[in-house]
This record gives sequence, C-alpha cells and structure tokens, in this order.
Amino acid sequence: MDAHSLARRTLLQQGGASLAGVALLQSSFLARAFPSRPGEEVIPWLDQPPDNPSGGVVENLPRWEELSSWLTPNDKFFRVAHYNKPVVDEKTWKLEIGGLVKQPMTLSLPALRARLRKEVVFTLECSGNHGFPWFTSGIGTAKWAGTPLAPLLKQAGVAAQGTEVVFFGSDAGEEEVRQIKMAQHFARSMSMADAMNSNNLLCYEMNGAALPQAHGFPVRLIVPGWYGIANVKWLQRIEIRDSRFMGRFMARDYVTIREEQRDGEAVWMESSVGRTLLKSVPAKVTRRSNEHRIVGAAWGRPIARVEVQIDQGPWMAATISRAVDAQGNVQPSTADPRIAKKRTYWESNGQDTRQLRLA
Ligand SMILES: Nc1nc2c(c(=O)[nH]1)N[C@H]1C(S)=C(S)[C@@H](COP(=O)(O)O)O[C@H]1N2
Ligand SMILES: [Mo]
Repeated sequence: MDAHSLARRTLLQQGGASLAGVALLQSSFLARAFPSRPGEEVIPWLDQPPDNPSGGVVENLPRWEELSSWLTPNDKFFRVAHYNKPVVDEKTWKLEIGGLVKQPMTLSLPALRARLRKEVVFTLECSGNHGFPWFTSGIGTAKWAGTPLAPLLKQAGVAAQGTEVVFFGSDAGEEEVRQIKMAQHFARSMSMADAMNSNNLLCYEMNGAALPQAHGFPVRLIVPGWYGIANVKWLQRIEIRDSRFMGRFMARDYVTIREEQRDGEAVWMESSVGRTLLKSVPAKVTRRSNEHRIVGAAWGRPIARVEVQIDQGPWMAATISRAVDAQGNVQPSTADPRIAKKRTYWESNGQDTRQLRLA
C-alpha cells in the first residue's frame, strides 16, 4: 500500500460515529473519540511515551490505542493527586458551605444524594497533558452524576459582597512561600458567575459507579468546560469570599507564562489555567484487510472538523492532526507563538505528531 492509497482510505472518526455519537458531538464537553470496528487490528505507535516519572502524582495513564470506547472506563481513567490521597469515611463525611453566606450549611452524603440528580458527559483533561513527553494521555471522558451546585449556593444565600467561591479538598500538604511554612489543603476558586453555571456538579458517581476513592470519593466538583485542576476531588468545604483566592493552584502553579507581542514590544503574560482549549490527537491507526483508518479525538471547544496530515515519505508516517472549532479557530501548530512562546508546560494544546510504520 502506498501513501496515496493510505491517504485516500484514511477516514477520521466521523466515519465510525454512530448517530447517537453524532448527537453527542454537539456537546463541547465531550471528546470525539475512537469507536472500534470488528476485525480490525491496531498498529502500535512507534513513539511510545517514556515511563511516567511523576512518583505517584500522575497515575494510570492509558495508551491511546488501547481505548476503544467514547467513555473511558474508570479503570483506564488517568489520575492526578498533588498531595495525599485521602480515604474518606462516608459515614462521618460532611460538606460545609460557609463564608459570606446568610445560611451556612453542612450536608451529609445521603442529604446530597437526596437532592436533584443530574448527569453530564464531560471530557476531563489535565492542563499538564502534552506538557512532557511522558504525559500524553492525561485525559478521559466519563458520565458524571451528582447534584447541581448552583441551587445549593442559592439556598445558602450568598451575601452581596460574595464574589469568589473557593473549593477545598480534604487532601493537604506543606507549602513554603517566602519562608513561611504552612499546612495547606488543596484548593481552587472560581468567580461566582462561573460557579453558578448550571452544568457544575457536586459529583458522587462516575460512569454509573460510586465515585472511586482515587477520583475524589465521596464527592468531587465537576466543572464542564474547565481543565482538570478546577475539578476539586475529596471536596470538604466551599467558602464564599469577597477577594480573589491566590493559593498555589490558582496563582503559583497552573500559571501559564507566555511572551506576547504588543506593538513590537515583548510583554509577559501570566494567566491562571482555566477553561479548556481546542485540541485533538490521533489516537490510533487500525487496519482491516487492506484498509487503514486513523482514529482520533478532539475536544475542548465545540468541534467543527478535524484534519490530518500524512507524510509522503517511504515510511508513510501519519503525523499531525488538528482540530477546527465552531468559530473557525484552528488548533495551533507547535511553531505558533501561543505554543512556542509559552514557557510553562500547562495548556499545551499544540498539534500532536505521532509515528508509526505500515508494514
Ligand atoms: N483535591 C484535589 N483535587 C484535584 C487534584 C488534587 O491534587 N487534589 N488534582 C487536580 C488535577 S491537576 C487534575 S488533572 C484532576 C484529575 O482528576 P482525576 O484524578 O479524577 O483524573 O483532579 C484535580 N482535582
Ligand atoms: Mo492537572
């Protein structure tokens, strides 16, 4: 088979999407990914990522070509934990809602489960994904179930000056800033307007099972449309405040530092990692008799289309895929200043190159 016939026979994942899949594609929270067909063989990538050196911070990274469903099974779903991984007793667990509210609340797990239940299918990606050669599958799609956050905040009665919502996990570690040592819980915040989004869930179920311990049992925050870091696990306390929260995961780590141009002058922009960016990857190349197919995933924004570029050389290597969103924005190439002038590893949504050999 030559490169021409490969290109001709190459189909992107739209070809394999079921009608149900196509309907789901309208959602901006969902990756378009890899249905598999009977009798097809997966051609392994030559450029397998190196071993994960993170020492337990990042775990359970799947190989893209092993995934065969739109939803990522819980046992193939990546995990990130920056501190300890608390084992929480659901009998004594309580969620507090406090700070600038008229009616502070304490909720048990049965009390949360008794509230309105909502499901959302959302693709969760770590913003560090593709920031290192070993970190290329820090992403998964699940059907998350829980109770919407907004009605609870309304019930607690946010005071007029309450503008910031801080979510604390029960996991904690020691931080040192300006020679001040402090024990800190994992915490992230959002503006009140962002927190009130009706898709946000206090989530207790993942793909139909109780939220697994490693994914934040008994309750985590799920904020569709945001990078992984905003989806606080092992949730313990929600606090309404009147000023920006500047903890490690808002203002020191998960800060993207990028050089930008303003009228010929280089300026440095530092921004907190927030909403997901447009991205795609080639997930696997399959063969069924003489037909090859490149199957990929695209996510982060409503996707209009995905394009793939294949080398014309003798190795017939499939290389770059890129996504185009509904507004016509194209996933940046790695030479684009948005990627090339970025000095921290988060938010690496550049076009992804993979290598394989077709025998
Ligand atoms: N409490 C707490 N929540 C957390 C984290 C953490 O370390 N502690 N890590 C965050 C990061 S960086 C990511 S990418 C996601 C990963 O979610 P997962 O482990 O369920 O895949 O959880 C987020 N929520
Ligand atoms: Mo992350």
